[in-house]
Amino acid sequence: MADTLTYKILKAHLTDGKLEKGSEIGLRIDQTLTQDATGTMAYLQLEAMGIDRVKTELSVSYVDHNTLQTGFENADDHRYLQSVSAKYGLWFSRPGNGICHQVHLERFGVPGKTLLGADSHTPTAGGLGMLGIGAGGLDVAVAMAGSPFYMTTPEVLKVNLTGQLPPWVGAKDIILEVLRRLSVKGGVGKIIEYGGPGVKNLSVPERATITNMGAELGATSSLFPSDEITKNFLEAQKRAGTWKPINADPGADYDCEINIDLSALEPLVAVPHSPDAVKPIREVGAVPVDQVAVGSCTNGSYRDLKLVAEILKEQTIHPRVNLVVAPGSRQVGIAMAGEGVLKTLLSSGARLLESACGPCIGMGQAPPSGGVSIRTFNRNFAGRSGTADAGVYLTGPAAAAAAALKGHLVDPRELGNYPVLTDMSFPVIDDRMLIEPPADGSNVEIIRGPNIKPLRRNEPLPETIKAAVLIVVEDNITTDHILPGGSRVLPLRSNVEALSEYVFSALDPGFTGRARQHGGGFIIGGENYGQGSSREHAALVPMYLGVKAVLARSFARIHRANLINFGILPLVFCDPGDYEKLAAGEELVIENVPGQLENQLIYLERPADVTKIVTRHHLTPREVEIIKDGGLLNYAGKLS
Ligand code: MIC
Ligand code: SF4
Repeated sequence: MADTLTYKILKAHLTDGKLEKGSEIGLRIDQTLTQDATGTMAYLQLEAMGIDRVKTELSVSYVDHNTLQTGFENADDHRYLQSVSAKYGLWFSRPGNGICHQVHLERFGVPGKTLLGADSHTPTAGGLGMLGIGAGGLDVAVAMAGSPFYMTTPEVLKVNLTGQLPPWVGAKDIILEVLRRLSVKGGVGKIIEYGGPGVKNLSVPERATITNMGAELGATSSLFPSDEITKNFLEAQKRAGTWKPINADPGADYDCEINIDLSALEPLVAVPHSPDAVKPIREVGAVPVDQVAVGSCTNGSYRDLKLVAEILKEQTIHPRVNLVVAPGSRQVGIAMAGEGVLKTLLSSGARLLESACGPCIGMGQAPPSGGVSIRTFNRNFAGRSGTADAGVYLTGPAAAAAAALKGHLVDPRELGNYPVLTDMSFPVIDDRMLIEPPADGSNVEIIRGPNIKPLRRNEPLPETIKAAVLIVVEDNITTDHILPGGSRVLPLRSNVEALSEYVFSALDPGFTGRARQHGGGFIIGGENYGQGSSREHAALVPMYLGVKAVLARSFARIHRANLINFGILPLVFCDPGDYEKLAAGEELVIENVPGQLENQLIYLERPADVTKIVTRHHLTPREVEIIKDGGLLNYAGKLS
């Protein structure tokens, strides 16, 4: 049978279930990654599982999110992560070594293998032909302990690329075009496979820009084939031995297919406040710009930064604009210094940031009030930049550089001649900030700071749930709305009680108080509830506040899995119109919850109104057991 690239990798890793669209499968996970904002909780969970050493081929703990260190909390987390890595046999990537996805692509990713990461942009590895999937920290901890990762057999969507990109148009414009066509929920339940003759015109970092931002489509993952270009990339990284070719069979059957002629693309921009609000830059016009930020796991490669430098060469940025630049990895930063890129950028007026997530997750560089920031990043949700009323526009590096020069959004083609760019054939390789674990970690002492609080578990599912609706929110609510990032909240990721003050804080500052007063309750959501980040804290903290169920029109994949992992019922309205009927304060009752879970339908009574709300849980038998036990930690503990 002619297989898709996706099915080839899934088949080679299948541990449970059948590859039938929509049914649950278990996958063997070869590699895992975590970053510090999700990792601390994931390793507390790993510790609770009572194993001596991770069971994967390779696991890496990165520090890249919480590097502002405005208090002791971040540094304490880093120390904890370093000690836990040594004890359990993980590589540790020190702060400053770079953004997890970029470093993993350069130093660890292997075509054809599986990577589970506690970060939604783990599919970046798909640029190498590696199946990278983002998940909650608890799922990653379970995979590190040697258990399979469970997911729904995806549909496979092929994006057929033909032609060659014109000057001034880049990989970012390709993924923005896909987002324009498919929307932020267009990828839910799907793996996106790129193929066609246009693929050979894209380098691995360019492919990684595209697979990275597949997360914004809600896709489970995105994949490019592994070919000669992949081989060259791995050879240059001195990892030729890890290369193998992998591609879809000719005539493979896809669930759907879209065509993109690269030569017909033009510079695009996602306007505030959604990555799918995509338009041609020339249509948006000369919006005045206050800040330009270049870097992140989407566009932090050497090629991206060199392109910006080539455009800015011997010129000065516009007086209104602050230009900030962060290399995606330390290797990229060292190469920039050696090749004169850094000198060009600094001479033009750029401010250099360390190699980390930084402004992408609101860790510094908040724009001014009502300001406009042009970013080469992947998310422009309202408030994520740290300034509630700022407007963030997402572009590729060429358009970002053009805006920095002109002081307003501008189609970069107006700049004239496109610089000739070649990929670096001999990149800098420097693994000195990657610490290999000792062969035996049994004597390593784990160091915990005062901000690292014990784990919180849920109670087993009760017979009856009787609680109030705490909040009704609209479509496409992101995990940034549920539990924000940023410099005030991110340092608290290992302190659930402190975090609980911030649930829905930007939308409804009274939420936490009400949840406490009622001892918990229900959340009502629209379509695609919980899109965006993989942060399990957006489920864990509501669980801590007593949230029992979320009723929504539909859910984003990772957040739905996180709700189940923490024993919160994800219920989908059978009649989407019922969403309109519910308001905060109304009481809802679910009788005989375990009994009702045996069937797909869950009935909620409305004592204030004799009608019922009918929902569907879509849980697999395994997920029903997890919910009944009050979450995955309790369930996994019972099995071991
Ligand atoms: C993000 O881009 O939102 C993050 C921060 O990388 C998150 C992870 C987190 O919240 O820790 C993600 O995308 O998963
Ligand atoms: Fe870091 Fe931003 Fe990438 Fe998330 S999207 S991993 S915050 S650079």
